[in-house]
Amino acid sequence: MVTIGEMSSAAPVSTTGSGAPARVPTTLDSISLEMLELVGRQDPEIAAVLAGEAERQESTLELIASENHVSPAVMHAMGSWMTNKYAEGYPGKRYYGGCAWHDQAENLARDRAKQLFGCGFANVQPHCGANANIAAFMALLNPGDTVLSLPIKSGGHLSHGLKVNFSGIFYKIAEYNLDPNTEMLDYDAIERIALEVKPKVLLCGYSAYSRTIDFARFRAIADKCGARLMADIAHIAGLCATGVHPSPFPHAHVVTTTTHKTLRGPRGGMILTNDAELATLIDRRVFPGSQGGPLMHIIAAKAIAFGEALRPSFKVYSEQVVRNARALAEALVARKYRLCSGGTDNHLMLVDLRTRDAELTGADAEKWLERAGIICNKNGIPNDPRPPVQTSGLRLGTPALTTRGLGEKDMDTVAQWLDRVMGARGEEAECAKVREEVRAFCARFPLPH
Ligand code: DSN
Repeated sequence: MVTIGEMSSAAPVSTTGSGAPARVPTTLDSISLEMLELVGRQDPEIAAVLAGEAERQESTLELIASENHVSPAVMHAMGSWMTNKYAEGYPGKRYYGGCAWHDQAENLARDRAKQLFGCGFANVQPHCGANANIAAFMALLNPGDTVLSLPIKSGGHLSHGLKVNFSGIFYKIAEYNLDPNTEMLDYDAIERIALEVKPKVLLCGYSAYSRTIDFARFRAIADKCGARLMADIAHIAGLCATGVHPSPFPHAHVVTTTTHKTLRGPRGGMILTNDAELATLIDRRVFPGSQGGPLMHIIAAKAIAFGEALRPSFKVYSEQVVRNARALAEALVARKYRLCSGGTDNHLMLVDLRTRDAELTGADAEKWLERAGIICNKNGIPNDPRPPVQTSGLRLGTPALTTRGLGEKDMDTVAQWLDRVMGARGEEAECAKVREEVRAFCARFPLPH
């Protein structure tokens, strides 16, 4: 057994002489520095990993649409005593003793979530978005029932019916698609398919769709074909919470989401509804249906993040996310890139790389941009002729850049770097040049420490 004394006398990872690993960003808050120091004394290898990741995030531009940078309060609550506890069950009805503080944390998270989304029920225990969808499917469907959803190749999510996912394994999946001309949702076509296949669940909400979702129209279609409407707002949750995107309530019967994308909370999931009967079922399908002990350190951090999102400043942030996305889209279009659907209404855009260079793949662009300190992900575009490991598209989003304080005027600079790297086809010298410019730029926009 290693004692605290032995831990402190272990060799430090760093060359700084303090126990903290080298390459620690100077902008880290004192708690983070102490944490690195402490980990470094016990486990220099992992301390180096943590410091390296902090430095990577500090010195690169994060354009992955589903990522963000949490506040110090959210960050540190995740590394707290709450992680030590089993709290299976729900507040007031736990299977373990000693849960009084955990009940308070979960009640605060649930109440703030309800306030944020204007609904009557929240289950904040799902460990991630896919887990939220598993429990929601189990509450709404029996195995073999039909779900009508947008496939992943058109911007949907793997948990919405991909063959190799639980959703495609246990349920019958029918598909709607985007209009091939506009690359937008075609509500008339969705209605026709819905009336034909009569799904038990009509599913909307996407991972790579840059346009506003008409939840009211979806509900009208669901009512017409006798389906329940499920909205997975994982990507746009922060925008919905602040009214920057229309709310799925009162239209959706069940809403699922992650908490770490535009909502800027800890990595996790959540299920919301206004239907009391469904609420009881959802609770049962989360625990004991599909999960055991809730991650109480994450639930405490969710409560903090929801509290942050209830502040007026979060609406200002969300509006800026969308303005930045629009500015980035315009700057790319000005450089002759085609955007799927022609633009964006939300936090993301899907770039069709073929218009810039017929040979350019998403996989190449992702790799080259990383060399230059710009992080994004390859993404299939509607009717992409290339396989998912290659793709013809890039998905870009502005939530993380906006958290750092970048504004519309900075988006042209970002687009210029994107274009230089892709124009040079990832050539080492040009990537290295852009890398240095990006590093210097990032130093002007420290992460929230
Ligand atoms: N993997 C997430 C995304 O990047 O959109 C969705 O869960």
